[in-house]
Amino acid sequence: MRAWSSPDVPILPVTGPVVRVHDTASDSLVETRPDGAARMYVCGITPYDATHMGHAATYVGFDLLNRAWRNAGHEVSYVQNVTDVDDPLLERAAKVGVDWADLALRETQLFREDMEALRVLPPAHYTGAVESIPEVVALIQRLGEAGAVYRVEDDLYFSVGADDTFGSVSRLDRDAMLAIFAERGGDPDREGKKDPLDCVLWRAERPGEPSWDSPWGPGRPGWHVECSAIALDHLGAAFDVQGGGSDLAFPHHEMSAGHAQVAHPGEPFARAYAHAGMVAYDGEKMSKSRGNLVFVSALRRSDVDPMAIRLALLRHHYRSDWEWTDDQLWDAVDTLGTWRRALALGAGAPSAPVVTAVLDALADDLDAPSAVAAVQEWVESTLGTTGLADTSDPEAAATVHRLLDAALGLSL
Ligand code: 5CA
Ligand code: ZN
Repeated sequence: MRAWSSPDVPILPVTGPVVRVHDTASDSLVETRPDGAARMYVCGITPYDATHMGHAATYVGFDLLNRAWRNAGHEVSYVQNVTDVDDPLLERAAKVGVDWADLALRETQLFREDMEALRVLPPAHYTGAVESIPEVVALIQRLGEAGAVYRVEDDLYFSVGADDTFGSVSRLDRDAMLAIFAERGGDPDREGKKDPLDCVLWRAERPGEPSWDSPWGPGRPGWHVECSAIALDHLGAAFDVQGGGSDLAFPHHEMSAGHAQVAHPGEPFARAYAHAGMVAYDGEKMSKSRGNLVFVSALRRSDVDPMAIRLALLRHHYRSDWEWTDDQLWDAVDTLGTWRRALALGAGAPSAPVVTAVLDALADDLDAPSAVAAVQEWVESTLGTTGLADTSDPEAAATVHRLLDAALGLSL
């Protein structure tokens, strides 16, 4: 599948520090140590509705990692999927009476436009579930050879017991796993399963559902194996960071890791699992199923500057759970106005300290709020908000302009 077009990213004159991220599996900050290009897989959308602020926050969060790596001198190999066939998409398509494939195409295109507007760097491989069916089939066959697959009626299941590290990504106890599994697409109560936590690898054709041929008859891929197959195909095992929202830690990332680790014994799926916090609206997690949504595209249609949306998101640490309110957006609009005034001066307060502060903050678990605060301080010194205006650095504005673009994705 085609991704979206890449903005030009300025090269900074200084190299950023080693990048550290929080790893859910070890519940600690870990240094990323890419050998060759830094390899990142971030779970993509299920395209049945428009991009909301929660999605945007997650993708902007991982965009900061992409940028921090580049600023630290690494090439980045970035892969993202599109879950372009799955239960929620088929259910929505049936409910609104549109063809599921048309709905997926339309919402994927809207997502591309939203990502472009927000200056999120595109993945090198943007891959749909449908187009990866050959890789999914090959991975299921490999899991079968490892004795990790069994049938329930015509569906194929993955035996979580085949991965002796199962549970190590989310670190949940079994009761918690069982409860969450049922809430997030799992079927713990289905008869015939060996373990209630076992997940579907291949779902046999049901009446009215799309299907593809396979050695096990017509059907479609399970959700988790889609991501393991796509990530392994483009990145190989033991890639640097697997990313997504915290609602994906279990079962999704646990299961994907389980598949990959059975197929590639002795190697972890990813070296680190990074999870973004959940954005709420009206007191609850913003979600397509609840319908409490603020869409990026709707704001864009109302002439809101996408850079203000991005700044409003950057003011929250990617790992924190927070609630979207419209006043945060208007506040970001005002802040950008002040920043643009300072940048228009050309000269300003010395830029070297703000460059260091921003790169350091972002390399330290993508601490965008601290980076934004450092920029704000530079702006206030430059404008003389609290004392004398400091315009001692004649090149300051040009440097800060490049810094904002390269490190924070804010093109002003
Ligand atoms: N297609 C799967 C991943 S393979 C999926 O979860 N799609 S999604 O459209 O439901 O979500 C896309 C991404 O947005 C996921 O990383 C998810 O964790 C994240 N996300 C969804 N809702 C929120 C929210 N309210 N706040 C933050 N991130 C969210
Ligand atoms: Zn995924």
